[in-house]
Formats: sequence, C-alpha cells, structure tokens
Amino acid sequence: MSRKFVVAAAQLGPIARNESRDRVISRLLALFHRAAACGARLVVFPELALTTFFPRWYFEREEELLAFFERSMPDTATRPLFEAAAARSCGFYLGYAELTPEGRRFNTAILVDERARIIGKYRKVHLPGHREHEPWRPFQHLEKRYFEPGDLGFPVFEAFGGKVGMLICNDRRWPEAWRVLGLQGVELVAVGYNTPQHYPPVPQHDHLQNFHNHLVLQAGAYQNGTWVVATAKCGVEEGCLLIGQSCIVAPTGEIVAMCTTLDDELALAEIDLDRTKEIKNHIFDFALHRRPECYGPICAIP
Ligand code: CDV
Repeated sequence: MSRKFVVAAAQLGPIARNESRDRVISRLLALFHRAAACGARLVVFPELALTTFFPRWYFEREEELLAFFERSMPDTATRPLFEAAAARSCGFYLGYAELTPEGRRFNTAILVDERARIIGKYRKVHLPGHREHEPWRPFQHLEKRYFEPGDLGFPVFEAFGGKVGMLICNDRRWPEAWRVLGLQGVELVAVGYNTPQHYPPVPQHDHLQNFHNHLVLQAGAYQNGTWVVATAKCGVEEGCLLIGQSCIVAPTGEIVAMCTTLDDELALAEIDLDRTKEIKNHIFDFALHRRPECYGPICAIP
C-alpha cells in the first residue's frame, strides 16, 4: 500500500493579545480548508496556536494568565476545527495551553486523525526561559513559570499509515528528544514553534535564529530518518519579531517546501513514508551501527 500523501505546514502570522479565539480559529480554518483543497491529509499548526505568545508577559493576577488556557479539547472555540477535519478527512496537529481539571498547566500539542479523533497528546518537555520576572529584558519568556515540564515522555502514534511523533519548539534543539522518537521508529515528526529573533541573554546570536532553526530540524530528520513538518507563528507580534521559515524536511535532511512570508501561509509537499527506509535501513541502521554501550552518560541523571 502506498504511504504517499500531502502534508501542510500551516504557518500563522502574529496573533494580537486582544484577538478573540473565534477570530484565530477562523484563520486556522481558512488555512485548513486551503490545505485540504490541495489534497492534504495532515495539517500542522504552530505551538500555542490559539492565542498570542503570552509567556512574554509577567502576570500578577492568575485569572489574566488562565484566560490563555483551554480547559478541555475540543472546546466550544475549537470544535469547528474538528468538524472540518471530519468533513475533509484531514487530520491536524494543534498546539495550545492546557489547564487540567486538577489545575496543572502544560504547553501541549494534540494529534487529530482524518476521522477527527484525538489520537495523540504530547506535553512540552524542554521549557526555555526563566521563572522570575526579569524587568531588564525587553520581553519576558516565562515558560518555566507558567508550565510544568511535560509528563508524557516522547510518544509515537500509529497514524496516517505510519509512526508519528510530536515536539514543541525548544524540544527541536535537543538531539535526545529526536533520538527517543527515532528509537521508536518515528517516520513523521510534527513541530510547532514561536521563536523570537532576539534572544536577550545572547543577542550576538540574533542573526543566526533562522539558521539554527533549520540546522536542528534538518539534523533531527536526517539522523533519525524521518520526515519533519515544522510550523511557526511568526512576524511582529505585540512588538516582538518571531521567525518564520516554516518547512517540510525529508529524511535526507533536505528542505522540500518552505514558507517565505511572515504571515498566514501554507507550505505543502507530497511525502512518502517509505522514503524513511533510505536512511533507517542504511547509514542510520540503528540495530547494525549504534553503540549504546558507549552512550551511558547521556542517560545518567546528574
Ligand atoms: N517557544 C520556545 O520554546 N522558544 C524558544 C526560544 C525562547 C529560544 C526556542 O527554542 O525557539
């Protein structure tokens, strides 16, 4: 059976702090329907795709913070996306801020299949930034304050005729995250991101943000023999410039499609999951070539 199908990175331009969920969902739906009309079976939306990137602010009042979180999925706002998935037989990856019934907060992504069923959930493991208010910064990055580290590991799901994994933004910079997915035979990794161009602690790297984005996506794809669909929220959001260049990467590490604006835009490509074998059965044949007996320090807990 052919394992070829079309995937889309559904890049979002900026979301204003006062933009309603309904307005955001209408933007997601417009991208989703355009991708489905091009034959897409999977659409990948960004990290925290339903609101502005709120960790850039320090909130003193909890209700201000919790306004950015979803209490259930689907909820009233997101239900139209699920209806569109069922009507179009097209699945999606969606990043959002999750508030559990116990009051725990996670930076989460779900995988929804072509029948609109949530078949996978991932909670971001690598939370960047800082925990306390740091007024010297031009903008905050308070993920460590607002979220708990993910507690679901790096699961891989049987979906779209193959094995699908998820990462969220900063996770893509960590080879361990890719490898844990690779060891489970992952064939497609969906990644959403919000990456500021300006990195306040090390501003001398600002001009390298796009380079580092593609560097880690291409390395993760190649070293694990997997397709990657990586999607940004980008552009000038509440005065903060976020990088774009959402892309689809082949298991060879080649970028096969890329967005070129900093706005709502699709990158589309037909992918063939069988092409993962070109890497998995040869240069990175794990069973034949890995030397785990030499990798102990990677897993040692300091
Ligand atoms: N949302 C993120 O995780 N952003 C980080 C930035 C802060 C470095 C990233 O790794 O892109």
